[in-house]
Amino acid sequence: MRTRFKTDLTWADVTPKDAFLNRRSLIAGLGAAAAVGSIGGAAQAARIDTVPSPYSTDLEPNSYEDVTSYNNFYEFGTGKDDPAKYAGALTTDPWAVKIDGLVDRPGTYDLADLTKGVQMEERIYRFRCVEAWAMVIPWVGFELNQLLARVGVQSGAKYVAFETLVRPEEMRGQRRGTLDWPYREGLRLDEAMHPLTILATGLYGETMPNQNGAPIRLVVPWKYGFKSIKSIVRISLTAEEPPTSWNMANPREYGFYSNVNPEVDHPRWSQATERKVGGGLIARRQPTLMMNGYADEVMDLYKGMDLAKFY
Ligand SMILES: Nc1nc2c(c(=O)[nH]1)N[C@H]1C(S)=C(S)[C@@H](COP(=O)(O)O)O[C@H]1N2
Ligand SMILES: [Mo]
Repeated sequence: MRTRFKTDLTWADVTPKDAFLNRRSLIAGLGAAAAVGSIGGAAQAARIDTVPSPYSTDLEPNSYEDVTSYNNFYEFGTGKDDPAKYAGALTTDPWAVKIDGLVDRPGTYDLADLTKGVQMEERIYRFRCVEAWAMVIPWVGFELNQLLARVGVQSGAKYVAFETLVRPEEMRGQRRGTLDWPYREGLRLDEAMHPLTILATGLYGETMPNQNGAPIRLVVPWKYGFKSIKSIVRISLTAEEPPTSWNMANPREYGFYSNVNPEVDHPRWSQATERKVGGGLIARRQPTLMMNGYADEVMDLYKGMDLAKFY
């Protein structure tokens, strides 16, 4: 199991003060760089009060620099450095999330209402992209099941669908047809209700950097990274499996489930090993873990299913 039970400290508690301050000035620098030539403007990073979680791994997190400079966020371009360069243009306040479909209390909710009274947790999770690179990221967030309980899931609901903002004026990658915008993702309802599935509003004890999906994104740590949709503006409860962006773009290569599985290769590369991002000149490969190391927690969800068929 990849959980840890040191429930007394969060990342902010253990970060030396001067390292923290250096990081703050780095953030300010990145923000200033991102603001050049942009119309919007990233919100200032702010501390978030968190409590630790037993679901956190005790692996060493990647550096703040790794987590915020090597990203996939096609709304800002396809290069790994495009999000850090261009996502500063995105206005993230005000932010509203429409919740609709098979729910008792549908509506368009202000982000502040969705998070009011919610105790944020630090969740240090392994993160695995389908491209076979991996990181460890200290997210700040809360369980999606808390939000679903508040809006009231109706009995016919079987899936949860998510959509990212469409705003080509601020999202320069959306002026091109790389994907069919909006970016869409989805989960089966039991996957969405699982305690490992979180809505994240920050990382490293602070509000979410724009390049990581500000102001609110999904994190599903046992699935390939593309399931963890960023900058969410709509959450819909549905009876049918919803269409999802990468599956629509290439159904043979990207399935709806996309559970991390060393035994099911991508048609164009092996998934048996992964490259850990960061750590200097020597690219370290390590074995891919079943369900990205969360098999003990989630394997029951897929009892009786052929994982190669439902990839
Ligand atoms: N809206 C949106 N969400 C997205 C993506 C994207 O391009 N657009 N990329 C996905 C992919 S492929 C990965 S690996 C992760 C990367 O998250 P990170 O940049 O915070 O590490 O975001 C996912 N969520
Ligand atoms: Mo990814």
